[in-house]
Amino acid sequence: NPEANTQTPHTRFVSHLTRSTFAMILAGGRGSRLMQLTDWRAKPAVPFGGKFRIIDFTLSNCVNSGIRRIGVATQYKAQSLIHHLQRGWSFLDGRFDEFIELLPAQQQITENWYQGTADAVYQNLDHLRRTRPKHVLILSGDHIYKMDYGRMLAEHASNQAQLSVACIDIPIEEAQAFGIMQIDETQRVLGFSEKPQLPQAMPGRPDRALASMGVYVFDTDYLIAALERDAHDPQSAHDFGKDLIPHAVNDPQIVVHAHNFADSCVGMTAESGNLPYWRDVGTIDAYWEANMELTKITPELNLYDEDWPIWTWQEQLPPAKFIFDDAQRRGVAIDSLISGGNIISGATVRRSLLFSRVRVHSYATVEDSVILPKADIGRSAKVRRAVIDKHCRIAPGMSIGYDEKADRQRFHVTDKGIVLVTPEMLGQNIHHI
Ligand code: ADQ
Ligand code: ADP
Repeated sequence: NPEANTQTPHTRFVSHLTRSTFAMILAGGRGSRLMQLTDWRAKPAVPFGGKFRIIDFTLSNCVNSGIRRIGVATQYKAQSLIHHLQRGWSFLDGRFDEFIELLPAQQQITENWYQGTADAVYQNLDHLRRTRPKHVLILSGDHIYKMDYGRMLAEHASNQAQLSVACIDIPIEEAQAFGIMQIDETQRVLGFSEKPQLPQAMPGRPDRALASMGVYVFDTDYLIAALERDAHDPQSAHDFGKDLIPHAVNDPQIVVHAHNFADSCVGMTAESGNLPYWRDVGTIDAYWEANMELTKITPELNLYDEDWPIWTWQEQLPPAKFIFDDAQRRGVAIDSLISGGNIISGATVRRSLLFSRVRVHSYATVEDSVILPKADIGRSAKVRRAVIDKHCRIAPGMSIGYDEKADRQRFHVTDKGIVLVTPEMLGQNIHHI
């Protein structure tokens, strides 16, 4: 098969298979378990890792894999996401037939907004018919991971599958939140149940289950036929996980192949026990933990890998500045990620991520925290184990993360005791900032 360009596992997989593929990124979900962090922005637009937005990981995976024809289906609170894509990703502007197309739910076909995830693709079918790619890669804009989609496409082609589903093995206790699959020894998918009450374990491994990552490769002809059928099914929720994938698996005519993420994960390291890195930062606890992990000496997710760069948009800002204040107190940050435009003056920052344009004033301490852009930590304030949203002004002397009872009265405190602070909770009117 001339298309299944074989290369050693360490080189990047780019071929005309990837070049001709159209990627559809589903970015319309709210991510309501992120609480007030997604009151004003969709989950894919939530800042992550000191300077990125969550969707930058999926988009960078596409570009690094050589897939540069991309549609992004938006819906919930899309303004911040669209703004980010326009500023950061518009270099894919149609030259060389490489593009990023924003596909807001706009009642093109029916009078409805996007219903399930399959409907978000169905409502943009004319786009697919026009560009006529051989394969369509369906992705979600919600996860943090590095993956060479080219390897999955090559496997899909060499198995002559109509549909491939990327999978990862996970602890069985977590399996109720995923699509769980059963496969045979050739990696053909035999069974699929979306978010099962009683998830089936992997053979011989009672503590693990095989989960769908919600990453699918479809032959375009099959996808179009499946979406047409589904659109006319009154029983359907028009969702990939609930409807299209189980339907394909139950159809003996259709070859559904399971692609093992470990074969296409980029940058697996000894630190991770050679387990592939894939995080759904869907809750405040998971979000905080994934960010905190980046402050370790050797994190599982390497943001400094020049072979698989993560691209983003960020304002051009002056360098971060650390100063002795007038009382000769040193401004320091240790085991931390500090972005541009920050000023840390006579304050101490430990194990934290500071996004751009943050100010930390004299005598303040920030520990084990994620501080989103433009936050201001007042003189002598103490912040610990917290997520501080964009624009928050923490008043001088205020303490967050030290008294759980007091924190619960004003802020959102998670099960793990992480405090989420947003401008509303501080009584700030965002429009007056
Ligand atoms: P979930 O993540 O629960 O399960 P869903 O909530 O449908 O699936 O979200 C998938 C993606 O689509 C997200 O990126 C979301 O933002 C986006 N999205 C949701 N509704 C949308 C809409 N109407 N329009 C546009 N975009 C939308 C899925 C699969 C499981 C699998 C997990 C892996 O159904 O089988 O195990 O993903 O995380
Ligand atoms: P961006 O990153 O694009 O600057 P944000 O992620 O901060 O934007 O917010 C997205 C949009 O929601 C912006 O248009 C902003 O004005 C609006 N917004 C954010 N927070 C609030 C709020 N607390 N009240 C009203 N509007 C808000």
